Amino acid sequence: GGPASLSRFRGSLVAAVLGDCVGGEFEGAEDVPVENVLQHLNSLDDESKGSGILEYSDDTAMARCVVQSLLTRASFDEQDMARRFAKEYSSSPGRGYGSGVIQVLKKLSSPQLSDVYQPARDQFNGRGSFGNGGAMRAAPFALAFPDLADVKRFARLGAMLTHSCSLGYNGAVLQALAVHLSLHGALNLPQQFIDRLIAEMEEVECDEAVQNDARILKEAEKPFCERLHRVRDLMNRSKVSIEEVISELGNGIAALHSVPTAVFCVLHCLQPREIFPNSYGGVERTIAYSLALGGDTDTIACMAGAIAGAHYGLETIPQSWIRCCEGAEDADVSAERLHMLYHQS
Ligand code: 8NA
Ligand code: MG
Ligand code: MG
Repeated sequence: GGPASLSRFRGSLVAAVLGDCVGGEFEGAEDVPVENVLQHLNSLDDESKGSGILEYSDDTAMARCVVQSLLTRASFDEQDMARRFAKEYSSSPGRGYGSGVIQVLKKLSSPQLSDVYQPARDQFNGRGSFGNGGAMRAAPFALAFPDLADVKRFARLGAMLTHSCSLGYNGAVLQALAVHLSLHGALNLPQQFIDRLIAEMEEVECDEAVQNDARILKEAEKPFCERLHRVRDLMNRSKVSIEEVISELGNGIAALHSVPTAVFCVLHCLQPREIFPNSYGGVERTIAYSLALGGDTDTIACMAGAIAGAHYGLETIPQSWIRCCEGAEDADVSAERLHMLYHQS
């Protein structure tokens, strides 16, 4: 479909859920042979096996809160969103939340709380979390607001409810930016896509808080820009091994070690790859490749899925995968409502 078509909205939100559900199988694994990934994905197609429903984790649980809040309030409302995160956690605490964020979610449920951003600021001795938990739920911001400035601002604020370190919330900004650009067809020109992401993040990272956090954590002056330059170098190489991707970009739970990685997964899988069956479409390749990197597979596949789904659209996603994943049908319904909200504003 054309720019910001319904199919792209549906593809993005559905593929994010699939990445989370399908990726859960390998979360935390160090070595994931491609054969194991293909076997796992094959079992989804084989309905006679009745592989059962794959449950979603914290990534989707929190993204659903973001979606419901944006739809209900028809704008960004930090009180409402914080309340939904807290309520979701207390009703299903076993979704695999990061060990730090649980404290924030408990504090957010307190009726006495006056500043919803304070619990996140108190994390890690006042430094805030740099985990990828803000980025993993950032895609809906790109699907709710057509204006790029809104996407950046609200993705940042939405992440800051749990992640107050710039290396956490700027991961959410990068993820939302990537979904926004993909939704508008920018992945048709991959070189310009990555250059645009770098240019946008140059502006985002031109900031005192970023310089402070980067210095304390011994990262480059503009940490996400530096990583995106590595993405550009890797995407222009004729051959890249999985080991090189992991050592250059990472596959961990820090936003810095997973959001640029997710962007790379999408770019690398724009063409068919010989390690995957010819029958695979782009979303299948992207998710499969994300799993093969190991580490935080559910979250990297979720983020890469959201970007890829906005490019390829819903039609390229196998029905058998959708049927296996908890919350995929719901995501499809929500995507249609977000599409309406987006085109109203
Ligand atoms: P978070 O805010 O608790 O951060 C995740 C972890 O990162 C923390 O528990 C810390 O170990 C570390 N961390 C973050 N900020 C700092 C800091 N400033 N100083 C020192 N350490 C820090 O949780 P989140 O919402 O960011 O969650 C991110 C990931 O955890 C997601 O992938 C999610 O699925 C979950 N998770 C991951 C795994 C895995 O094996 N990769 C397993 C279970 C859950
Ligand atoms: Mg998870
Ligand atoms: Mg994860």
